[in-house]
Amino acid sequence: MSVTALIGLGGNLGDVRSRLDAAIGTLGSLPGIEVTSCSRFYRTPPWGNLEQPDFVNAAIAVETSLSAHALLDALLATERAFGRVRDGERWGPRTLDLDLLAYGDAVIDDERLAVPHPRIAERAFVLLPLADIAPDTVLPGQGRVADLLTAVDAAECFPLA
Ligand code: PH2
Ligand code: MG
Ligand code: MG
Repeated sequence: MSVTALIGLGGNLGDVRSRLDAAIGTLGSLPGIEVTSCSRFYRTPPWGNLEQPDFVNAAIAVETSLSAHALLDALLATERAFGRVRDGERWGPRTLDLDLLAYGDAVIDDERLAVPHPRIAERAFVLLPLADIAPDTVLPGQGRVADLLTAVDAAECFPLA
């Protein structure tokens, strides 16, 4: 059985664009994960901690035979493979962030994983790329992606040339 999962990508240290491309290639090469669509890449102002460089953000859809938790493990392993160091600073700068945004229409909330990602509706840097690939997806508990996008301020987010 395969499930469509949505993954948010971001980073703001070094050559993020190349790293996101490479990370998408790596994810697609893993057993049980097929990348089926990819958004544009966006330059976005930092959210949360404002004293850090702009981010590059994107989103992909994958078809996966992995469980949600196995997919999470694959995302965390890929973050580490691309030099992500978790130093405990919440919302701080990072080389690569891979967030499991949605896993089919599953609702999961345990000590390791909250799906759909609980803060999608607040974040233009997530919704804008997501609307490229999944505008009509309804996120359980939050709403339809394209509708959520109209309620956030995406004025400072720009697609990369
Ligand atoms: N990620 C964060 C914190 N702030 N801001 C932007 N623009 N993009 C991000 O991906 C981002 C952020 C923590 O995951
Ligand atoms: Mg994140
Ligand atoms: Mg993350």
